[in-house]
Amino acid sequence: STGNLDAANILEKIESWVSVVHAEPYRALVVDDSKAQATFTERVLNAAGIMTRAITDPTQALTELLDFNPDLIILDMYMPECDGPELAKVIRHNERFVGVPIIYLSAEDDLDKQLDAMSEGADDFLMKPVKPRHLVATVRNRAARARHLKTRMVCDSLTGLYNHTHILQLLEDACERAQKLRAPMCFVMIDIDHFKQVNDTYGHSMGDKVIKSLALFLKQRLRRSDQIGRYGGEEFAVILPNTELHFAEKIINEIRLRFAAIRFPAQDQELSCTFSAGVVAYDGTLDSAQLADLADQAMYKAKHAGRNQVAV
Ligand code: GH3
Ligand code: MG
Ligand code: MG
Ligand code: MG
Repeated sequence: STGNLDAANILEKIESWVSVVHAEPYRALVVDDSKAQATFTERVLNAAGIMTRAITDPTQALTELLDFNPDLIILDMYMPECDGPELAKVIRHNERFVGVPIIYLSAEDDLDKQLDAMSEGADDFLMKPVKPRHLVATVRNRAARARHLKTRMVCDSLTGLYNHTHILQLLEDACERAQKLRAPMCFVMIDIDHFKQVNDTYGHSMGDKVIKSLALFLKQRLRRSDQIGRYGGEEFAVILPNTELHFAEKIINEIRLRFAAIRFPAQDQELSCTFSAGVVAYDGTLDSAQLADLADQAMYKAKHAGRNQVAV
């Protein structure tokens, strides 16, 4: 019956959702000028399996946000350096942290003042002293939903890879990090060869299968620290941190050969696909847009040289 179908559908959705949100423990950033309160909150959350970092200096909050990448923030209302609402305003001003829930944890019991504080973009208000179970439940629920939405925002739905916007954002971060640490880093553009023909000959859904399988292949073959995005339709982008050019070229070339060897069952025959790739190294001065342009140029060089090859 359709009732069963719906149930199966829902179960499948829940399963994929659970696997996404439980892949890694939730992370909470606690900002409270009282060391005792900060430590208490940190202990309660850590005991519940929520990875927690507590800071007493609110001026460090942005740095910690970038570094710790929390799923949510627990904020004190009154702090000498910069109080909660001021900090909430700064956080909300940054496009990156627009979706991060902010929960006040404060002794303030005047509802008008509580609501006033929340008007700068906070999501909830918990009164001190808070019962540990109440705190944990609030943090868990907020973090789960926030992570789910974030995943949707940064990922491509067909492949599960990072989407165009996010991989470029990550490239910007990677350039900054490489410059700061004086570490090598490479960026790769990949484009499937004659992909129109795949669609035209075998249909669009077969084309989708090829795209998905290349995505999976890249995930399996690359390191955990490498970042992979679907740059466009049949185009992929890869960030390889701590990697020298010759090594990046070697890795991508190996992947190219193995991918080209795959035989996809298509109708009553077999189909194989190749890709062309451009690899460039960050030189310590380029910005991310320039690096992306160079990778694109290298990729076109590979196309013009006959496809199914890697150019640097
Ligand atoms: P080249 O070797 O020069 O890259 O040839 P190409 O045919 O791959 O190049 P082109 O960029 O002209 O064509 C890419 C095609 O990819 C066009 C479009 O129909 C198809 N495409 C883009 N996105 C998707 C998608 O999500 N699914 C499928 N099945 N096809 C897609
Ligand atoms: Mg305080
Ligand atoms: Mg293309
Ligand atoms: Mg193509």
